[in-house]
Amino acid sequence: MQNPTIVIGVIGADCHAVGNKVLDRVFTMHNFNVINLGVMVSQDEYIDAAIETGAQAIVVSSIYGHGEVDCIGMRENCIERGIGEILLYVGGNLVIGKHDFSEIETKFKDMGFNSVFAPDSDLELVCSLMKRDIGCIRQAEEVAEGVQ
Ligand code: B12
Repeated sequence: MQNPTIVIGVIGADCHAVGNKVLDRVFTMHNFNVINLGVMVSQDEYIDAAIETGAQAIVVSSIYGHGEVDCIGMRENCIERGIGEILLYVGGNLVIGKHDFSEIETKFKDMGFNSVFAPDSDLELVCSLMKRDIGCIRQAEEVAEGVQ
């Protein structure tokens, strides 16, 4: 079974670069094939990279507090471009100011993200969760292929 491919990057006009490097390192160490677009990434750039590489997931970071605005329409954009089923994850300092994380989570899930992560998330657990999700999707695809 091939290592899962994931596209990562920091969305919008956000130039915070350090967390992105940390995520790249951790995900690579956990045997993900990481396509790292770096900072200041547009929705279309993530989607282009996901289509080009056949990625199973897009992992969006937002650190500067404008994540909500930058992420609006991401799922719809994926659907329009033909990758509507791709796993979408988002994490970081997603909004400005102090908010209950459950509110933030609900907001981003309503936008179509599969999982939403706080900045202090345990990255080992995040890797396990992403592997589990990708495994489920691969299994469902195998079943669908078997039926045809
Ligand atoms: C260094 C820094 C800068 C540098 C960035 C240099 C660079 N190129 O990297 C400079 C000076 C340029 C900068 C600018 C700004 N910054 Co600044 N910056 C910081 C600072 C001090 C450290 C950031 C950092 O490197 N952290 C270390 C890394 C390892 O942590 P991280 O980035 O959070 O990433 C981790 C997690 O978030 C998480 N994570 C991230 N994405 C994802 C995704 C998933 C799926 C998962 C699971 C986890 C995850 O995992 C990462 C690795 O552990 C923080 C304060 C702080 N202590 O965090 C403020 C901070 C991020 N900055 C802030 C702000 C407001 C700004 C500016 C808007 C300020 C201004 N008015 O100009 C600008 C924005 C510029 C821009 N266009 O992006 C705010 C953001 C507030 C918010 N979101 O509510 C912070 C929190 C400071 C504060 N307390 O107010 N900044």
